[in-house]
Amino acid sequence: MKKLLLILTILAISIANGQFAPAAGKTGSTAIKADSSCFVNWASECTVKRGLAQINLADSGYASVGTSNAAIGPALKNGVVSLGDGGSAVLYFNPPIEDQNGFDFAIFENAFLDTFLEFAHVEVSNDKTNWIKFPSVSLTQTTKQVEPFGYTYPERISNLAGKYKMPYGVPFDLAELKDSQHYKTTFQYLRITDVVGSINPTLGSKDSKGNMINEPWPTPFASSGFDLDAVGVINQSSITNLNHIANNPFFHYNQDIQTLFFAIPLNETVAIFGSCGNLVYQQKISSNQLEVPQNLSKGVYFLNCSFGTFKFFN
Ligand SMILES: [Ca+2]
Ligand SMILES: [Ca+2]
Repeated sequence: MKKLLLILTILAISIANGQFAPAAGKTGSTAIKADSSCFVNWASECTVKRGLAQINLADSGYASVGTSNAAIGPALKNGVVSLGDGGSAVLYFNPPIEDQNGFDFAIFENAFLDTFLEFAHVEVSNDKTNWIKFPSVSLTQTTKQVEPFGYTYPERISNLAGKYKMPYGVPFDLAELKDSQHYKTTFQYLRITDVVGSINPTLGSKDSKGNMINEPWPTPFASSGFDLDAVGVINQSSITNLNHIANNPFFHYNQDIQTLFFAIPLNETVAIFGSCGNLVYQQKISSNQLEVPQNLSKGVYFLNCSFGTFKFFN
């Protein structure tokens, strides 16, 4: 009986402390470092809808740190974009993210402590109409509001972005959404929505079990809400959406004058590969255009830069 009591006590303590993956560096953590070789791509477009710095205070104005471009490309580059209370970001991936074995993508926030965390809901879609939300759980107590610079613990959080500090990403597995009628193996869009951390039911956000999600609130600053840095792709489809690339504001190919136009950071090295993966051209770009080498024969080529790999026809 004593043994049973001991086991029950240990169980009770572990439930009280939370039951999910702990902070980066601790045994059982699922945190993935930004420079991990498991990342094969990053978000190529982002649209942000800001929330107020404090949701119940119209005079607080909207969160204003960063722009949507901050969430495009790799983590730890271009800064972050602050979403504000309940604000959201829709990110586009080309090729789409694909459900393969294990985690398929990871989201980076800019928390600087393991216990000063801001959270966000995560959803995926292929049409931006039907969204599937990852089933989140928050085991943080809901009786006392976490203060603006108060503590929250990763062990008590599951399936919310923001549970690991910078430079670690929070990974997600699309297989967890398999029961949804809108589930497909690939998804082009990801929506990240700030958790409003108030425990007041008329203001705050709930997890998938109906618990209020308690996190630092209010935070009426320019950097209010979830600070999105980047989304790294771990598994992606082998099929690139060419129709979308034709309208991609970050990449445009004018076949008549054989010039590639970019809207990406300068001084970046871009590479052009042939259809067999053979490198045919490489150059550090010093302007927003790149002349395709004149001796390039007709065919299909892939341009690789920090925004991903884009296919074009010469
Ligand atoms: Ca998966
Ligand atoms: Ca928040």
